[in-house]
Amino acid sequence: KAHPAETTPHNSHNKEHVKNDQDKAVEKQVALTSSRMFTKEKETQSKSKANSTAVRNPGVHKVLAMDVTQSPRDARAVGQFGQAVIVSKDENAEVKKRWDEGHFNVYLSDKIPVDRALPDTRPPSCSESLVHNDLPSTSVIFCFVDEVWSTLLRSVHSVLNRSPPHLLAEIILVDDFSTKDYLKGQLDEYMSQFPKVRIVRLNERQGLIRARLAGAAVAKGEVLTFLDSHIECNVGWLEPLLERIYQDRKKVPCPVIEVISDKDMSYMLVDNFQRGIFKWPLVFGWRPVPEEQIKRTKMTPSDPIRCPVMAGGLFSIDKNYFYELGAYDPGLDVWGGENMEISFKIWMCGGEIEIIPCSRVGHIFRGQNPYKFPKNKQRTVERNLARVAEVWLDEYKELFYGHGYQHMLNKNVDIGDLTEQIQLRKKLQCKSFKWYLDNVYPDMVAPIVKAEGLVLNVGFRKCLELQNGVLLFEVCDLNKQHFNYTWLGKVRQQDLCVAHFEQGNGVQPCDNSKPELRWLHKTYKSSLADHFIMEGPSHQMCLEAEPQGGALYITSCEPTNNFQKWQFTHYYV
Ligand code: UD2
Ligand code: MN
Repeated sequence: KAHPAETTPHNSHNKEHVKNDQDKAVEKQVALTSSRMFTKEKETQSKSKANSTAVRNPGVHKVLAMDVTQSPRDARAVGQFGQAVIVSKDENAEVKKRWDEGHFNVYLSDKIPVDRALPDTRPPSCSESLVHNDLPSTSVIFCFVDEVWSTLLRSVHSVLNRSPPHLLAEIILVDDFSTKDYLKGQLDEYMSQFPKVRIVRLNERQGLIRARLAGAAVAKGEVLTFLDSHIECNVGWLEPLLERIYQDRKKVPCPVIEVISDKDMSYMLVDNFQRGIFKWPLVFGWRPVPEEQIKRTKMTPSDPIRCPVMAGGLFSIDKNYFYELGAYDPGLDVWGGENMEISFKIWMCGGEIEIIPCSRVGHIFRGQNPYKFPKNKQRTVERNLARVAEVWLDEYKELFYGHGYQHMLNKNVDIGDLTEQIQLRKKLQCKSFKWYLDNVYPDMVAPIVKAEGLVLNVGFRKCLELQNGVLLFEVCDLNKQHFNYTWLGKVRQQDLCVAHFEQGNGVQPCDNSKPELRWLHKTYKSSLADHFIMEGPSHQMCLEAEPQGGALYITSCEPTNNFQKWQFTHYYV
């Protein structure tokens, strides 16, 4: 097998060469920008507001588009300018063979220059936008475990080549206990040509969350910029991010994440106005900003986009602010859920997450993680999410558990100690999850209960009622018969839940870990009453009102029996 370095013929960038080129590019750009603005001002008598501000305020310049790769060293190399590469039929076997090294086309990645040019995909107005001359500097942190050699290098080169040197304090590579040999001595040697690159090695696998914390702990820049290790930063990516933090240190800007194809390595544009959202049970997704909002706020394609949840991998944050927020919950393991945690934390504790369309970074989205999870992946992610739900979701955490995570409550899964996280939330005086939904993500549908109101028996037209802790069946009365039907299948009034009541009062103190308090009730937002089915250990049992006396009891279900049909006043799902 060829050594990875040998399959990347374009890795011999000389550090002096790069540095000089970059510095020259910056100087040239600054000079060009100011002289151009000055001439324009004289000629047009400050027609344009942006230009006149620029001239009066010596503290800003046009975003630097410095990019030495725009005139590539090797213009004929494959993949230049983000073009798709087609591999010939006889290469297919090799492509297949190497796929699992990274769960993308590793064979192809190794053929593409590590400093390839990219198409400038920014909205046109971005190159005209102004940023301050005294932006804070950033440490760029890449965490990786067993990353493919050529993609790791391409990630680093894209930062070196497309970031104004004075804003790039350093690049920190955090090796999360990789097993590949080339990520040891060979990586040290390669990176030694770039004084700004530092390598931090972890002595055991920590997972990306604690690896990021390790990187942040040694960072010297004023801003932390986290990136995945298989990305390519595009033209002018950095300044627009830092500008937002300059304007308000509690802003957490994310670049637009564009797609580098896992198959042909082409660089693909994504739609405008996309923002990160979550669906239940805390599943990340992309959705366009609602049309109505775009119109009302007269949004243009280059305006920052308020983002309820970040994707997780790529963002900048003021370093001190990151620590004020308590960084990441260090109890989160390996991978997953940390983007939810930091997103809720930022919004609920006074910050903002934004997608900055003038900053664009390509990322290889892979079908599978190319590394192992020390424990089981599903269990790792659900445990992380449950930690987030317990700390941040208030009464909405039932929606999380009720969408497929009920088993965690039934089995009393250990999710670790949460005391510190809960204390942190108090200390920071963070707002409620309801506030977050109302103000940050108002288009999210999140009813706290599935149904509520009277629980009417269809046969009798009478209702369930609780009197002094005893379940009764009485003439319907809105004032005293309000029950909730919860996401966890409980029929609840305050702290009491309708129970399997062969013995006792028909109710018990609610306890989400008790499946015997759970009732199946189809809701479908319909007015059609359905059975309450008692989930018994052996067979399905239903709640029935006795046709004669009106007593309540549990009996086997009969689909057509109206005395077994119950209906809530309001259904939300
Ligand atoms: C997305 C995020 C990723 C992270 C994850 C959820 C983007 C583009 N990516 O998944 O950053 O937020 O959602 O947690 O938004 N890594 C380690 N140690 C580990 C596991 C991973 O260092 O134990 C590294 C890995 O090499 C990579 C980064 O962490 O550089 C993110 O992992 P990923 O690329 O597998 O995650 P991704 O993009 O599927
Ligand atoms: Mn990734």
